[in-house]
Amino acid sequence: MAYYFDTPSRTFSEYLLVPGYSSADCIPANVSLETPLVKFKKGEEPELKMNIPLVSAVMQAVSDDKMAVALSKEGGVSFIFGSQTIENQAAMVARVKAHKAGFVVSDSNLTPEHTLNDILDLKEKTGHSTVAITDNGTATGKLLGIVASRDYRVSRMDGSEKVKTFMTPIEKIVSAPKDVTLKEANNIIWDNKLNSLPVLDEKGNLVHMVFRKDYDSHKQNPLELHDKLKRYVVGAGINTRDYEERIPALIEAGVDVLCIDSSEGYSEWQAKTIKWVRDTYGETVKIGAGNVVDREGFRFLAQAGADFIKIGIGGGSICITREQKGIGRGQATSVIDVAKARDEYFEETGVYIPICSDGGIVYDHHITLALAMGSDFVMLGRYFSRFDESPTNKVNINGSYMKEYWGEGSARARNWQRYDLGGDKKLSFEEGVDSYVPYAGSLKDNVNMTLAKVRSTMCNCGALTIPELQEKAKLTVVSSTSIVEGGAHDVLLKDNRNL
Ligand code: RVP
Repeated sequence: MAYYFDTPSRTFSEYLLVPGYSSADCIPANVSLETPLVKFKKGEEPELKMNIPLVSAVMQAVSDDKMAVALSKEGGVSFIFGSQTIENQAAMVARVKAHKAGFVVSDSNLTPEHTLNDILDLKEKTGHSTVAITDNGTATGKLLGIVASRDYRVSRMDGSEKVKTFMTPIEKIVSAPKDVTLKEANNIIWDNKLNSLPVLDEKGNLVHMVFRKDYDSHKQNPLELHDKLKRYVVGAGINTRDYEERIPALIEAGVDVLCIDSSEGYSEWQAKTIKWVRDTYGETVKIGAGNVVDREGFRFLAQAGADFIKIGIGGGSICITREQKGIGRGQATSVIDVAKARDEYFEETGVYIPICSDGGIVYDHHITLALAMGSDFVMLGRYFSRFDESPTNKVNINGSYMKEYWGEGSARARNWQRYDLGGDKKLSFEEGVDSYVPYAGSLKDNVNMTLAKVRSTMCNCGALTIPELQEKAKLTVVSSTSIVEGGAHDVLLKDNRNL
């Protein structure tokens, strides 16, 4: 006879935290959000830790090198999407590792043959007004000029006017050689009253840009996450098909941690992939696995040797797996069950395996709930897709700015490996949708606000660290009527609050 779980599975919105005693030193400024990223033995330190409990999802619409740098600056880790060629993914990892604070790879590049209209289109897409003009229109081509807002007047010029007629040509541009330090670059910017400074190699090819507006930004990131060589930390998603080629390329590029990206992790494919990593690299390569939603799934991946284990099936905002296939489990119940299994495994073996709640975080307080229920960190897709740093287009729809966001199981992503059960090498049916999400500004501002709320709630629970929160948290299921009571109710709102 089929097995029936005793209780219904629930999601985050059905829970609240009940405050505990908070002492006078329990203030947000004293809260540490440090958390382990990979497994460790009792009494030892994990080899990889994060300063905030947030990772960005292994998705085309979320995690590229730009997102990875922005999140690592705040203390978290991005997992660069694997549904692209091995070369492209490794190149993204290499760019994160090569990133020097303050030195930016130009994301707005055209050739002299482009037009004013092309400049305006690009500005709309990237939100940046400085465009590098190179011989081949790429970020590494020979620099021929720069176009900034002061170089053109839209009202007085024809859109078809060629860039070469109004760009500031290379002869008039102050540049710096590629071994310039950030301090020297900033001095050149100040001495010459520049807004941007191109950094060129011996042949005149563009290497980086340094912007006046970024001055000081590296001083504002006290939680920045670095490897031993002071480079940003970055993760990458892999699949259970081409790992023998993909993993060596990612390691060569400098990746710090891998994650098997799959909609369903309780499978022989994952055990085989982890075994290959252990046989090839021993414990030196760190690899997370998932996704699972119960004790059995957790124990399977723990015994297979996963460095962390990801939880969640069907809860993602763009995910329709539950509708399409009828599999999944409420996210809160999944986390609670897996956290119990993790603690039990720790008792038995003395090995602590961090767990990550993946998908379905809608409100900031869901993060605190996931942590309180036992997650060591959370993975978010929709949340990060709304920011300037996500790789997708910003579009204006009926007067509101939106960003595009699509699932890895959508026809748009064509990530068949994520849903592969050993069948055809194609996506047989969709498990995700293509959508828009409201544009929300910079990652830094949003993450700071979100974590201010997390820290504040932790103080209400009398906790200054995540393990302390997990120990002290008191959680209650709420009735559907009291959920209504939790929002503004029985009043006429003066403005449309952006929830
Ligand atoms: P969310 O943060 O709710 O947007 O969820 C993101 C998560 O959804 C991802 O980390 C992944 O586990 C899952 N996902 C990604 N694509 C799809 C899909 O197309 N079904 N689901």
